[in-house]
Amino acid sequence: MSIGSHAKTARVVTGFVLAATVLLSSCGSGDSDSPATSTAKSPNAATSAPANTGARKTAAVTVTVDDMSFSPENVTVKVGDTVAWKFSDRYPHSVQGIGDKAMGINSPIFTTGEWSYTFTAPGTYRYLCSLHPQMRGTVTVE
Ligand SMILES: [Cu+2]
Repeated sequence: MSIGSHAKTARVVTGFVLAATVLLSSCGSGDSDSPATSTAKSPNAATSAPANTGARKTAAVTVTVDDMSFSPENVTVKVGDTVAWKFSDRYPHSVQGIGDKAMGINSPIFTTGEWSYTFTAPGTYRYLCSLHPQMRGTVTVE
């Protein structure tokens, strides 16, 4: 009788220890998750840079951003083509799509350098410079 109740107690204790272990380990993985996720962002950003470099090489059209304007202002490409913008003004500029359709066109602000975007659907995409909204351009995708 006393042996039976002792075994029961031991089982309860074991169960508690197991539960505590599960709690500890899930807590531990939660802690290591956050740094792992933020570290993962750096490799991702690094991978997108070479991808952009690759896209830059195959750009169908290059638009020069200089003298407070996009040149040429209107370009026409085919579906799947990449358009590159080459920034060479002494003022900073960006490429920002106008309207829902052109929402994906959203470059950082550049003074020098290049940024490219690949158009995967036909249509007319209008864009401007977020710093100088009078600077406008259009990409027609056929
Ligand atoms: Cu600008």
